[in-house]
Amino acid sequence: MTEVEIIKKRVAGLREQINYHNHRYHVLDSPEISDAEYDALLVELRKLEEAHPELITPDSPTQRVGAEPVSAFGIVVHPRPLLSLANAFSDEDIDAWYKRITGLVPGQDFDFVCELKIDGLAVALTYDNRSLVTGATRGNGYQGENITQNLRTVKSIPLSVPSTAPARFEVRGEAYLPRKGLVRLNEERAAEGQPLFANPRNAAAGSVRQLDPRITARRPLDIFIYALGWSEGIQAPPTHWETMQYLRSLGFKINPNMTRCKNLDEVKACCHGWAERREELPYDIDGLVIKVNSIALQEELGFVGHDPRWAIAYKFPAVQGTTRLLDIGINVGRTGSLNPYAILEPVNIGGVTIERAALHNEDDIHRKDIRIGDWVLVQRAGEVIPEIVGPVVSRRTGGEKVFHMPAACPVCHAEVIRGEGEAMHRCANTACPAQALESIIHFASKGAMDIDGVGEKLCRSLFEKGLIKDSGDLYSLTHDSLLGMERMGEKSAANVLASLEKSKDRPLARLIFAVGIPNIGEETASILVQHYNSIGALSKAGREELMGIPSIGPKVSDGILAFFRQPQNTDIIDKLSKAGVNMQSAETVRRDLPFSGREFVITGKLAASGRQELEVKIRALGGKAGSDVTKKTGYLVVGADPGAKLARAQALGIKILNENEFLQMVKEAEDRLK
Ligand code: 0OW
Repeated sequence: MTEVEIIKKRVAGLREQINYHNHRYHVLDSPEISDAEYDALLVELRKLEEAHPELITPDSPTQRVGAEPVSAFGIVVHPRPLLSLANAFSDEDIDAWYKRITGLVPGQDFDFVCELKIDGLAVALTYDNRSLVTGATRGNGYQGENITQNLRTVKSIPLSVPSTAPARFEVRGEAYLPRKGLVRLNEERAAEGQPLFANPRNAAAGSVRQLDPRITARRPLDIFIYALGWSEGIQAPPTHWETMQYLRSLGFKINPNMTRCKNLDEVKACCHGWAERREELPYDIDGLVIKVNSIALQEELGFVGHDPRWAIAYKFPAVQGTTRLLDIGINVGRTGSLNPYAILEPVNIGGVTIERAALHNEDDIHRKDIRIGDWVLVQRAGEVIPEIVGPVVSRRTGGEKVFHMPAACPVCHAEVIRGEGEAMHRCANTACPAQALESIIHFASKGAMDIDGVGEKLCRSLFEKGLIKDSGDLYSLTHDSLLGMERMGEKSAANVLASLEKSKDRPLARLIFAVGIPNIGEETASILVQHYNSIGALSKAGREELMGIPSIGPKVSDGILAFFRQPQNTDIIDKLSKAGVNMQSAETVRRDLPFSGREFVITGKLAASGRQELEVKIRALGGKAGSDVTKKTGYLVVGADPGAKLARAQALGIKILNENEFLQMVKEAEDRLK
């Protein structure tokens, strides 16, 4: 054999050994060699690959980590949707489910598989020609995010499978963080002053959706595969149980606590058994998944909506406890919402000490009549943040205090507003430190000003270095100030400045959405620009006028008024304007309203209505209310004692309407909109 052939043989042998021992350690939890012996194999393989890069293959164990961070995840379309599950909360619910499915396929004998319902993040892994090619989140079931580089860092996910695997196939599983991993991770985050993960599910989601795979690689993520998705080139086994044994034989990590149940009594016993033993597990489960075992029966039962008829999630009942509500704290969220939370006398509920609980908003607190100082009933359902069910009224002493939201933001002391019909109170100051950074990230984001290269990381670094304190400051960044940022070279600094320049010409609707007026999304912004052709015009709009626009209600109107009342916000608008950001809209006409494309001018004294009121009606119907007669004027509405506009309109052949004719025209147009 030549030297290269000897090396190739050694490399192949090393890969086989490393994959074998990796599988024993991370999938079977039963290593045969020490960590040091394992590392020595990996070091030898790395050295050989460095000397002979042409031998490197994507599924080599050395290729698990190392991809550069992405700016955003690509989208993966799932060839077969990843389904969700209907829930059962009691034995009766399980009976009802059983009755439904046996009613659909009478005379069949059912057996079941009960699996622990891992509380993590559902993912799909695609293998082609024995190599892992794609890893994606479940997303909405039809499309997910491409997180391949992150999932490759999860050591219990095989990068390649044996030749007994189908030519191309997909498996589904739940990526999760073991409880111990969450504790360690939160200790690190606490040390870095970062927000803690409330539960392992959030931590798993946050870890697999990291833009930088090297960070994901540091997280002790794990996975349990729970289903074969689509497959080509094999005849899948006839039962779910056998399918899972087959997947195990391919090297996938299957949860060892799967149980075959011959009937419903065994299913219920399994569910109750695990409800008692769940705390023994090193990971969180929020119930069990009960599946019909026969694949043929699964196919016959099919789906209803997104959910398979042949599976159901049995969710564990919540556990409760009582304790004192010491106080109600306020967190100012990243969109400026004031989020109340309960500060509790520490209490042990279901084996976990609880000191905080969720309170959604002021209405929620008043509806449950929860008062500061109350004894309260606290409920923990699964691992999510506990909730307060209500007060223990019998233990009231009369010293309890009714809670009210503060009038001033606890962080920046600006006005706290609550749009009519809106559940949340919010700080009206988009430059509030609690929301300033998020406002800047939102401003530069894809759906807003879409500033290429200015993403969350750069905004955060610029904000933390004090180079920007609001979105207006983005346009005062210089080449030098950018060069000071990490991983920012000459070229990327120039690109960022070019992107900023380009973003100045975004349509007005994007700017209205970008500045973060409360409750204004992209859709509402595009409606507003049909009625206001500049930010300036919008900032002068009155409440009635805004409310006169179809689909603009009190919540949006109050948000707009409060936004422009805040000097911090108008200062930002001024900065943007001075920087040359487009504040106008090219064409504000909407084609599909009765008065779209038509301009009206009103002259003289009106008997039945106010001029402003009529102008609001004109705008609400898609028209423009002009102040002077020009060639573009479509109609002149004439009241008593009209001025020179009448003669000009007659000279231009413009249609003249008296007040009643115009009001009739408006009525007909409004009727058409109904
Ligand atoms: N979380 C789990 C789990 C499981 C799928 C197949 C048919 C519909 C659900 O442990 N053991 N088995 C399934 O089976 N799904 C699970 O989790 C689902 C994924 C999406 C919603 C649930 O988290």
